Order: sequence, then structure tokens, then C-alpha cells
Amino acid sequence: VQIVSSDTSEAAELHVPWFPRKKADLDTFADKVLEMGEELTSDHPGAKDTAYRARRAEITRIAKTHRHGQPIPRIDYTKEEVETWATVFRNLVKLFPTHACREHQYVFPLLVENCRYREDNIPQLEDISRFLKDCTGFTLRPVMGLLTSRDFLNGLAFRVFHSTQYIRHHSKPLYTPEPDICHELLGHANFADFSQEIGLASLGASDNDIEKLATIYWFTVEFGLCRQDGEIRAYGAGLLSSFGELEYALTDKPEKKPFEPSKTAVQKYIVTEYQKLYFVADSFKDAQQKIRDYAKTLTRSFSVRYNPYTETVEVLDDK
Ligand code: HBI
Ligand code: FE
Repeated sequence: VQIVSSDTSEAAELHVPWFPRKKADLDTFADKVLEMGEELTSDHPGAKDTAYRARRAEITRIAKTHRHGQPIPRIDYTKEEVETWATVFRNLVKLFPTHACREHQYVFPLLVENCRYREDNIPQLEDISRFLKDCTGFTLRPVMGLLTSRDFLNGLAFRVFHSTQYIRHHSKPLYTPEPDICHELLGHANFADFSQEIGLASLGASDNDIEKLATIYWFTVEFGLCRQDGEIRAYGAGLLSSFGELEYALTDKPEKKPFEPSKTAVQKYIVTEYQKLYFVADSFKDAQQKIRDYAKTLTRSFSVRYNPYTETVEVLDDK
């Protein structure tokens, strides 16, 4: 495979964007964030709160300097931060029995037991990362804020989930315009194999295919619904971490269509409001199988295989 780092027009056909080959390569993403890494946009609930901004900077510095193999520093969350967490936790836990899919309901008590998930305690990324590594091979890595779709998905190929460590502003505990620790830890609890499959398909993919994979990710890992015992339940993290949207999604108000990757991949969506449309899979397993099949239809000039022993991606120059 010829990997070129700069685009020249003759090379456009052959151009394969750079991608990480080993877990340590993810270190290059540490200070690359799209927005709200260090600065907050003017409509962010914490934009005018200097103490909040200083606290964010303190926490995101950890992500900026973190390197593969190091333990994730623990954060001594303030009373105010724990109260924000408690409000989110209390409200969501009430909805899980009737709104969350069974996979989420299976994982949640394990996190309570092993990772000190409690209303009065914000769990530590290091504890969750160690626990996940033992039972699923996933690890967490602290991140300053939103990554590009390409970088974020590329991380998943290595079963690495980039996770923010700061919490939303206390003035709006049930709203956040960006991922925060409540979203990551309460929503993304069910780290499924299929997120690695989206990740592997994203390595060296064209910008066009990255957009399709990011859209699939959005409508499944973030906002996916599935059928279960004749009802519709949520498995997406954006829903499982949003008290308001989790209730709304299961009402008749939004439109619902069957999950069909080739159609879902090209669906437009908005990121700042509740979704107007959700895709419903026949089951959680069905979503996973359909994503696996879809990933095979994307073509690259090479194929990749993850070697879990060396934690590297092997590139097979077979096409
Ligand atoms: N970055 N830090 C972070 N967290 C996410 O959940 C995230 C991201 N970048 C993109 C993204 N999610 C997705 O919505 C898709 O674009 C892959
Ligand atoms: Fe997310």
C-alpha cells in the first residue's frame, strides 16, 4: 500500500489517508480537537463562567499530555460537579428499566459493582478502563473534546474509546451540547464489538466513506433503537445519557424507520436538537450483524486485520 501524506492530483486515485497502525499512534490525536477543547462557543452554558472554564482547562490538560500506557490520572471532583452528576444519574436510572435495552441493563449493574458507579460518586476513567480491558478488551483514553470523525473512529479500530473527563455546566444538568463524562459513562456503557468494526472500516477510508460510517455510528451507537419483546428500546448512548430525549424517542412524536445501513448511511441529521427520525433495528444483535455486512461493502485498495496480541493493525495488500 502506498500511503501518501499530502494530496497531489495524480496521486488522488492512490491516496490513502494516514492511519494509526499501533495503539501508541493514537497519541498523535491528543491535542487535535475540533471545538470546545480549550475554548467554549458563546452559546455554551458555561461560556461566561470563568471558574468553570479554568476547571475545564485543568482537566483537559490531562488529556493533552496523556500517553499510551500511562494510567489515566484520577480527578478529585468538586462537590458541585458531583451534584451535577447526581442529578443526571438519578433521573436516568429511573428510566432505564422501561427505556433501555437489555444489553444496557445487563452492563449497568456490573459497572455499579466494579467501577463505583453511584449517585454520589463520579467514576474514574482509569477504573473503568481497567475493568473494560479485562472483560471486553476495550480501554479508555482521555480526550480534550470532540475529535474528527476519522480520528474518533480510527481509535475504535484498536478498541480504544476516547472519553472526555470533564462534566457539563451545573446550570443545566440535563443538557449538554457536547460529550461530557455523564454521556460517556452512563450512555456508552455497552461497548459493543460492532464499534470496533466501524473503526476497522474507517482506517484509511475515503472522506466519503468516513462520512457514511460516522452517520451509521450516529444512528446506532449514539441514537439507535431496537426491538425487544414487542417493544422499542434504546441502545444508543446519546439517548441513554439524555433524560429528555430518552423519553421523547420512545413516544410517537419522532419518525421511526427500519435500520438499513445503506439507507441510514446517507441520512442527514442535526446535532443540536432532539432527532426527528430514529432507525430501529430488529434487535441489538441484528444491528451488529447489519453493520458488519455493510462494512464489507466499502471498498479500499487493501484490507486490515486487528492483531489483539500485539495491538496492531496488519495491512494486507491484497486487492
Ligand atoms: N469525539 N471526543 C469525541 N467523542 C465522541 O463521541 C465523538 C467524537 N467525534 C466524532 C463522534 N463522536 C461521532 O459523532 C462520529 O462523528 C464518529
Ligand atoms: Fe458519544
